Amino acid sequence: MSKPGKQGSGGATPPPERQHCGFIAVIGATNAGKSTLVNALVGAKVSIVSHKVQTTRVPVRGIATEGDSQLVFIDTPGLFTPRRRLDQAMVDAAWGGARDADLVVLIVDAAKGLDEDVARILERLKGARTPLLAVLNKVDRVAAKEKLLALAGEIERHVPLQGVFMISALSGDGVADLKRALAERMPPGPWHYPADDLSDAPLRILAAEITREKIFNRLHEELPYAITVETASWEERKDGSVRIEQTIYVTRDGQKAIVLGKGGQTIKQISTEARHELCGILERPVHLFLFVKVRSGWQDDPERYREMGLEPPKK
Ligand SMILES: Nc1nc2c(ncn2[C@@H]2O[C@H](COP(=O)(O)OP(=O)(O)OP(=O)(O)O)[C@@H](O)[C@H]2O)c(=O)[nH]1
Ligand SMILES: [Mg+2]
Repeated sequence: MSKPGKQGSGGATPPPERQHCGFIAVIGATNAGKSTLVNALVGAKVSIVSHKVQTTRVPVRGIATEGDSQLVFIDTPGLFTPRRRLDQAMVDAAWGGARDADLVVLIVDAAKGLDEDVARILERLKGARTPLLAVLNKVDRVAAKEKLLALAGEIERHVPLQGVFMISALSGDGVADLKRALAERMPPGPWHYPADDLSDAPLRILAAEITREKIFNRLHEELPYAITVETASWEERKDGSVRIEQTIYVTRDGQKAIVLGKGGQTIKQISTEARHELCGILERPVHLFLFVKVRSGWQDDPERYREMGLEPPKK
C-alpha cells in the first residue's frame, strides 16, 4: 500500500551509503496497544484497533522514516494462551514476527502491569538473542510515576533491555522520542521500500480489515471471533469510483441473523462506517457491498487462513 491518503513522514531518500533500515517487531499481550502504537509511528492507519482483545490476527507491516533510517514495524497479534485453532495460528505468527526482527519492542499496558500474560512473554523472551526494548503504554491511565518506575524495574529484572520508554500511543505522548531512539538503532543498509510507502499490505486486505474493525466495535461476546472478512472483488470504475464486494463468514445461522440485525440495520451500519473510512483512505467514492455467508467450518479451512495471510494450524 503506498500513499493511502497521507504522506509518509520522510522527506527525500538519502544516498545509499547513508541509509539505515531495520525490522522492528512490536509484541505484547493482547490489547496492550500495539496496533495503536504502530499507526502512531507510521502516521497513518495501517492496522485496525479495537477495545476488544485479539483484534490483530496477522502480522502487519507499517513503514516509517526518521532521518536516514527506514523503520519497518511488524505489528503482531497479541500473545495469549491459545484456546481455539485460530488463536494458535495467531500466536505462532506473532512469535514468528519477533524471530525475524532486528529489534523487538515489548509493549506493556502500564495500567495492568506485570500480569500473568506479560510474565509468560518475559519467560519466553529470556532466551531470545534479538535486542529488546520495553515500552510502557497507556501512561495516561497511571497517575503515580513511581508505579511506572517500579514496573520498568520489574521487567528489567526478567530480561536484559536496551531501554525503557513510557508513552501513550493514544495521545501520542512520548511517541516521537521513541521513534528517534528506534531510528538510531537501525543497522546500516538499503531501504527496503520506496520512501513514501506506509505498508506492504494489499489494499483489498486493508479493506477487509476495516470492515472487521467495524464488526469488532459493534458486535459483542463471541461473535467477532466467529467472523472473518474477505474482499471478494475489487473493481475500478470509469467514473473514478471503486466497487468492492466483501464476504463476511460466520459459523452459524444465528450469527448471520445478528450480523444482519433487525431489518438489516446492523449490517447497514457496519457497511456505512467501513465505506466512509475507505473513502478517506482511497480518496475516491467507494461502493461497498457486504454479503454474510454461513460456513460452519471456516476456522478449520486452510483456504480461509491463507486468505488472511496465516499459516493454517497443524492438526
Ligand atoms: N488510555 C489509553 N488507551 C490506549 C492507549 N493505546 C491504546 N489504547 C486502547 O487500547 C485498546 C487496544 O488497542 P490496540 O491497539 O487494538 O491493542 P493491540 O495490542 O493491538 O491489541 P490486539 O491486536 O488485540 O492484541 C484500544 O481501545 C485503544 O484505543 C493509550 O496510550 N492510552
Ligand atoms: Mg492489534
